[in-house]
Amino acid sequence: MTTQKTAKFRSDYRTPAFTIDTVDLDFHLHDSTTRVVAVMRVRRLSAGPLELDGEQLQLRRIAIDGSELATADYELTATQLRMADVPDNFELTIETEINPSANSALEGLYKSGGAFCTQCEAEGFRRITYYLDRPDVLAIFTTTVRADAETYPYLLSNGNLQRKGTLDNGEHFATWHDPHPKPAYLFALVAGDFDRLHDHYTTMEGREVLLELFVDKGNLARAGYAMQSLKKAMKWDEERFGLAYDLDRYMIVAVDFFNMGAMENKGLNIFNSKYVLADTATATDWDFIHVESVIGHEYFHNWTGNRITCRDWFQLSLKEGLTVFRDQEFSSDLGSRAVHRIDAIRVMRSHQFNEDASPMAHPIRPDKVVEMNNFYTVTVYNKGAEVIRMLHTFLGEQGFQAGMRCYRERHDGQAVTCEDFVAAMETANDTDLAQFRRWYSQAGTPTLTITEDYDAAQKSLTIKVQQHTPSTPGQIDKQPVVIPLLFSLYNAAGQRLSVTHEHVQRHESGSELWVVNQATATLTLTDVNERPVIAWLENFSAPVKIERNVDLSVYTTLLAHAEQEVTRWEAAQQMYLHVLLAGVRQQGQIDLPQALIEALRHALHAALDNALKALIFTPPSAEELVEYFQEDAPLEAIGKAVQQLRDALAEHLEDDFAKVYHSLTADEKDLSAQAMAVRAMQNRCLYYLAVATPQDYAPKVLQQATQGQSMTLQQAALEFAVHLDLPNHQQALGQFEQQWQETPLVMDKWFAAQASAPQPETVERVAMLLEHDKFSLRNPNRVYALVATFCRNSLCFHRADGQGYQLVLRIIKQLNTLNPQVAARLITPFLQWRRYDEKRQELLKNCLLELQQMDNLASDLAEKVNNALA
Ligand code: B3K
Ligand code: ZN
Repeated sequence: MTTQKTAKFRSDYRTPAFTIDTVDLDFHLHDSTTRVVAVMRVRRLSAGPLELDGEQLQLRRIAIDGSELATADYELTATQLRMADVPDNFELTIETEINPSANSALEGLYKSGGAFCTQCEAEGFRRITYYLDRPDVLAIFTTTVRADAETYPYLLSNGNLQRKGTLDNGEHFATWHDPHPKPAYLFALVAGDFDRLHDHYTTMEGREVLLELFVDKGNLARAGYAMQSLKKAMKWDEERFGLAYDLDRYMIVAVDFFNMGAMENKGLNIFNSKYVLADTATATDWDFIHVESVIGHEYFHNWTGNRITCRDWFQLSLKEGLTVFRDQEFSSDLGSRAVHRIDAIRVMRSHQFNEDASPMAHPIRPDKVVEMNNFYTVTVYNKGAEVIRMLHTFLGEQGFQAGMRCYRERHDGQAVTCEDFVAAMETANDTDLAQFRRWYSQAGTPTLTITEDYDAAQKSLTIKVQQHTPSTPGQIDKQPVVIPLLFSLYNAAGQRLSVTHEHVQRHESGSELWVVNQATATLTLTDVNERPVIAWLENFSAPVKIERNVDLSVYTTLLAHAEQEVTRWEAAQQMYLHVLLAGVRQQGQIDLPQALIEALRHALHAALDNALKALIFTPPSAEELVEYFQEDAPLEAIGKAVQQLRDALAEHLEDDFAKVYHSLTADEKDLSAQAMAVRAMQNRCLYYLAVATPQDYAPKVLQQATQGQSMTLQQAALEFAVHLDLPNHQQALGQFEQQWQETPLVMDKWFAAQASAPQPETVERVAMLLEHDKFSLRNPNRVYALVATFCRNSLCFHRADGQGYQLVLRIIKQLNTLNPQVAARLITPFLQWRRYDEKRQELLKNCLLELQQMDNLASDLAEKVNNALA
């Protein structure tokens, strides 16, 4: 039974009454009874009792300065160990017992396959021992691990290895010491039998660092890319941010059972194997790119997160928003900046905007939290990174880096707040960011309504921008935010026009910068010789929506001529949106104007990066379109319009796609950005060709889905076969399964290809796959591949008879006891029940009510369900 948590508020923050300076941990590992002895140096900071957090622990012994306590000396509840009367400075010894093999929530110490591993962020350390489990308590950790030597040859923890040796009865031990004081959430322990890849890196400060990567036996050949990525990340952080690594050893362990992507524990990262293992036969280009960026992300946390950490969990975006910004910059500096930027924009539009309009909407620095695990969100992470990016836009690279240096000089070794970060940026740049701070406190996506009035006689252009942020739960009235509006002016022939105005500057990105900070702002430009074509919000310079009423020719001009690649892609997206939304109003019947087809044909043959082209030929999905309907979302019409647009593109451009398709070749093992781009475009072309003439291309699709050395090509073809219902799709699925049944990460792709199929029968197919012997509710990757993928498949999830809802509800109920964190991720599409027609509202709401009435509902789910029904 999980105890119901009560809400915590940011405004209630108090410094702790005690701190812990050092902690010596001793683990005696055993599957069902692991014994943990913690010896802590405790120091009083202010008056009050000592209250330690602890959950699911068996308390065996407590001693203060060596004297055992009697049960009358403390109070024990399901979540706390309280001692009213303790000295000001003392040694506290606590012995507990835990059961790692029964830990299916994968929080605290648990077993993944044959290995022991930990996940402590946010509040998992309290499942290991009684502790001040809060990020502002920084201690020096020394950890001894004891276990059977044959089963667990590697015994790892944070920091540097101090001692190791053998013990009696076949056991051995290792003692690790981490010299950097850290909060408990960065603690890690791993014990297991692995294959080990090692390498070296010399930092710019001359430190020799041993790099080690531990993977399941037999997977060594798939670990090389992760190691290369780590070295690139270490070098990049030195060159761009002047930050070097600070220990003699950096370890990464890959495990198959992990709730999220990875965890930045000091000196000992633990990763979901999905973000470590990669070779061209089993991983797609997308996987390689994510391995590089997640390896980078966790490494970058060493400075932004570990050395300078969060004071309390409301400040999570302090480390996450900043670290996502840093990993995005890392990927952009190494690969195509435009392609990475477009990826980030798509995440914002298809997930974050949705969250910002949902009952769980929260500012990037939340004010109220019930279950902290519910706040590792696209808002805190991705909108958080957009907020950092806006600062970077305002201050420029130099100003931003000056701010980073000030932040580090002031706060290295401390647990601080978002306010401290903004203040450092302010000092270093001698600027006032008072209004900018609203981005931290205000939830919801602002909409900018832009009108352009051109006066031909006066040769003047008047631009008016109005900003409006809709109310979100608990925040009815919104204040205007400060928005860096990047834009460019072109003439009808596509030539760039210069802008001279005291409020507009040429920005280092090449666009013009106009800072809008009022509810209504006006800009009048003079000497404008013809009606200009304007690209607004270039590079998605702020996390806002734009509303403007313009002729389609604006977008065809920008698609053909804009200087910036992201602007060209954006122009294509706006064209598609225009057509799709008009189509939805006509019951899904779309009309694709000839001018648009010609503009796209031109782009298809233009000298553009193939990866960008592939993105240009990816119109908004049904999920993205639903965003445009806050109520009564016409799902059937949306589905139909999306399909009609796809068919129309395939029909009108078939010969062009064929021509481009046959002109492209890339070595399947080549991982350069250029080769990846070619594969992306090959797949895009093949998709449209299979849509246009399935009978001609089905054999090619089948062959690609089942042969060759490139998972990028294989996976895409498998999806085409299934999603387009090609006659041989069963054969493709069968052969693919046969080939990959023993490779879990590839089987995830097989499950996902089926769960994302648009046919209504997907509901029954997913129900059947839940019974597949390779499916398990205990493995988060498998649940995400099958069930979370299905949850994102709006048209099928929302099938009118409600069977999609019932299926997911059943899984959520099972996961409620098995793994509440994973359960809580699946509930997202239920939360927005008010968006749909009456019948669906009723069905969705009933599911939520059914959950609300469960007597053992986990707090992860309870918080979301209660907010949705409020
Ligand atoms: N900091 C971890 C996420 C922890 C999630 C806890 N439920 C990974 C990351 O952002 O790098
Ligand atoms: Zn992170």
